[in-house]
Amino acid sequence: MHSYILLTGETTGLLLCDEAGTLGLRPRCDDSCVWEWTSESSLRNASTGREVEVEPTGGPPSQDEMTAIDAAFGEGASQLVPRKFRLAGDTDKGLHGQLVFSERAAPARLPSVYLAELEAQGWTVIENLLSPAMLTNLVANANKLRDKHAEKEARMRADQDLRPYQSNDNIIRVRSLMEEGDSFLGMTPVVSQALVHPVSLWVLESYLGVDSIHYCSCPGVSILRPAEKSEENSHLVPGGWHCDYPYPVNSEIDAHTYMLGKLGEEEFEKLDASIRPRFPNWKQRKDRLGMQFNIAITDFTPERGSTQFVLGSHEFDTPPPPEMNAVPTVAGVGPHQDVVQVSYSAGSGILYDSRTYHRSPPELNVSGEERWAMLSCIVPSFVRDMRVRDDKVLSAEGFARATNVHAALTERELNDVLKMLCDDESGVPRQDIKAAVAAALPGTPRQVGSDDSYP
Ligand SMILES: O=C(O)CCC(=O)C(=O)O
Repeated sequence: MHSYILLTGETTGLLLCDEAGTLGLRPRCDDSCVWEWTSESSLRNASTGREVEVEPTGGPPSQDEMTAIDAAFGEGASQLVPRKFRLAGDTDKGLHGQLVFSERAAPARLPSVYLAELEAQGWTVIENLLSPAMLTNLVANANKLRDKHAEKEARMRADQDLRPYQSNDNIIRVRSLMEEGDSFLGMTPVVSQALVHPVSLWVLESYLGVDSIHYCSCPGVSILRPAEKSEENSHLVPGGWHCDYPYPVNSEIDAHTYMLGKLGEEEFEKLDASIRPRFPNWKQRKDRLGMQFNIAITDFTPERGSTQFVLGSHEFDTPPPPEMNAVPTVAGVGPHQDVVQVSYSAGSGILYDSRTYHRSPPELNVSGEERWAMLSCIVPSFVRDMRVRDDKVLSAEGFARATNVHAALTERELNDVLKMLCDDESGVPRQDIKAAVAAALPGTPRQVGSDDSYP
C-alpha cells in the first residue's frame, strides 16, 4: 500500500504537480499532484517518477498557539496543523515563487484509479478524505451542539421512537438542532476541507464532464441511530427507494421538492429550465447531471446500517419501480433481489451517480452504535441547487461571519467554498459573501472568489 501525500502551496493553497518534467501548481488534484516520500528529504512524483528535494521549515505550533487553536475550533484542532517543507535547489518558473508547501495525507490510490472505477461501475470509495484528527475535531464540534440542544434532541428521539422503522427516519440531523444563523461551515475549517478536497473535486468534475460544480445544499452531520425500537414499533414499513437530485425520485414522484406543494412545483419548473436548454430529455436519465458524495465519519458496515444500493442501476432507463417501495425491503428477496450494502471506513467518502437506486436502512443498524456521515449532493453549476428546500443560503451567511475559519483555510479552499457553497440562484459566488470574506482576511489581502487567483 502506498503512502501518498499532497503538497499544498502555503500562500495559494494550490497543489504542487509535475507535468512532463515541469513543476507547476494546480487547483485540482490529478495523478500529477500525488507524491510519496523516498527518504526524509526527498519526494517522488507518483505519476512521473520525478524526485524533488525538500527541507522542513517552520516548527510545530507552541503550546500557547495550540491552546488558542483548540479554543477557536474545538478539541483536536491543534493536531491539524500540517508539517511544512521548502523545495530545495533550482525550481521551475511554473511555481510563481511558491516554495513552501504543507503536507497532507492523500487518498490511498491515484485519482485516475477512482475515476476509472466510477466510469466502470457508477460508484467509488475515496479513502483518507478526513484524517483521524479531522474526524475527532468534527465529532467534538457536533457533540458540543448536541450537548447544548440535548432537550430538543431528546424530543426528536422520543417522537421517532413512537414510529416503526422507516427509511430516512431514526436520523438525528445535527443541523436541525442548530440555531438560526449557525453554520457547519463556520464551526471548524475541517468541514470545508472535507467538502472541497482537491482529489474528490477532480474526480467529480471529470465524471460530470464540466469544470464548474456546486453543492445542492449545505451538508451537515447526519446520525443514524442504532436500531433499538421497542417490540411494538420494531416492524419495517415499505419504501425509501429513490434516486438523488436532480433526477426523478422514483416512478411516482419526479420532484425532490414534492413536499413543498405549489412552491415545490414552481421550484421544479426552475430546475427544469436550468437543465432543459442543454439536455432537453434530462428526465430520461441519459445524461450525467448529479453525484451523491457521502463522507463516513464512523465506519459504514452492513451491521451499522450502511446504505443499501442496487449497484449499476444508474444505467437503468427508469427510476425505482413501484414494486420496490410496495413491500418492506429484504435484501435478496423479490423486488430487492439485487440489493447490496458497501462497507467503507471512517474518513472515506463514497461517490455515486445520483441515478443509482438506494435507500437508508435504519432497521439494519444492529451495531448498538450511531452511524455518522456528511451526506451531500453535487451537480454542475448550471443545474439549479436545492436552495428552496435546504439551508444553503443561511449557511453561506453564517460562513461569511466566521472570520477565524476564513483565516485557517487556504486561498484555493476559500475560492471553492465561495463558488460551490456560497453561490446565488444562477450558480455565481454571491458578491456580499465574497466581500465579507475578503474584508475579514488578516494580512496580505487575498483574491477570493475569483478564478483569476489561480495562476
Ligand atoms: O443514509 C443513507 O444511508 C442514505 C442516504 C441517502 O439516501 C442519500 O444520501 O440520498
